[in-house]
Formats: sequence, C-alpha cells, structure tokens
Amino acid sequence: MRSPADALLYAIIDLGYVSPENAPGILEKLIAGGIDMVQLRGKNSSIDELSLLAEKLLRLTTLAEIPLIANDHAQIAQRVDVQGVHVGQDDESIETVRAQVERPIIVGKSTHSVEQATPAEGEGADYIGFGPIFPTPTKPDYPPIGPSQIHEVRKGVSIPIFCIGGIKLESLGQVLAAGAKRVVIVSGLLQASDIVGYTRACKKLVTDLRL
Ligand code: 3NM
Repeated sequence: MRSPADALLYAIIDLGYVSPENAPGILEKLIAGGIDMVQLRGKNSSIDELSLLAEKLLRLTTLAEIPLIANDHAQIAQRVDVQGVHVGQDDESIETVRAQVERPIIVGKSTHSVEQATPAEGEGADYIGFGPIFPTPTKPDYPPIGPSQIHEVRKGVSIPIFCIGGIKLESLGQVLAAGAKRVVIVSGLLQASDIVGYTRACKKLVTDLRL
C-alpha cells in the first residue's frame, strides 16, 4: 500500500461532479491513469451513503494498492477499512479523529496559508493540502494563495504537501516550477473527456520532475 510520502498525484471522487453510480467506473479510469491516492468527498451525502460507496471504492483501491481517504467523517473509517480521514480547518481535531478510529490511519488536513500549514504538522497530520493555489469553483469563498507561496510553505513543513485548487494539466507545469512536488487535481481529472489519458499526462509531468 502506497503512503502519502510515495504519492505524487492525488485525486478526489467528489460527488459534486460524479454520481455514486458512476463513481466506481470513474475511479477505475483514474487508477488506470496512475493516481497514487484518492479521497471520497460528498459534502451533501449522509454517512450511510458515503460508507456504502466507500466500501465499493475500497475494493478497487485495495487491488491497486493505493490509499482511500474519507473526507470529513471519522465515522466512515469506523465502519469501513479506508486507510485515512481528511479534515478541514473547521472539522474535528486530528487527535479526536485518531481517538475515534482506534486503528492506525492516515490523517490529512486542509491548510489555506503558510500560517496554517506549520501548526497542522505540529498537530500530527500525516500530510497537508495547501490551497487553493488558483481560483476554484469548489471553494469560491477562499482567496487563491498563488504559486509563489509554495516555496514558503516548503521551508516550514516537512510532511508531504499536496498543492490543490484550480490545478489543470495546462497549469500543472507552472505549479511544479513554483516548487510543488505533489498535487491534488479534482475537476480537471473528473471532467476530462478522456480521463485515463488526462490522468496519465498529469502523472507524467509530476513524475518527470522526480527523474
Ligand atoms: N480543497 P479543483 S481546493 C476540495 O484549497 C478542495 O483546500 C481545496 O478542486 C483547498 O481541482 C479544493 O477542481 C477543490 O479546483 C479542488
């Protein structure tokens, strides 16, 4: 099973873009394209619905040996053997999530500034999301940080940093040139007309940087 430290391209199955019925088929394509990690996010779905879907998605991620992370809800990780939980700034603390789940899990945290990033590591996060780098319709109220902050955040944080928000294949090179090593791409991957090809192209860019 891959760990966040091994992951370069992180996808999100966001039920704002994908129906639960189509989610397994889309995840298969993302996996074929080479994603290293995936999150299930459904801001308007119940814990029951999300747990049921997580169970289905977990079969695919287990075969691919990549971690499946539940957004927001530790209860999903209590019911289903997902590998982790991702929390936002206004969600439960990392300590509370770990105490609730009672087995070793990956816990990630969203951060929206350099000032939020360092404390997240201190709180015990295994990785952080850092964004939005660019404007994104998913978080319209969040001012974009801009790629110039990526070097700054890397100075203060030693856990894996996943840059997120408005990143597309066309802007990925710019984000990597600004110092990003790992990225989360949501709508770019989910709305691509050829999901496998688009994902492969993104994976190639992040991987080539490593070579
Ligand atoms: N979190 P897209 S930005 C879920 O900045 C999420 O913490 C963000 O979607 C953050 O790649 C974001 O379609 C949405 O812009 C990312």
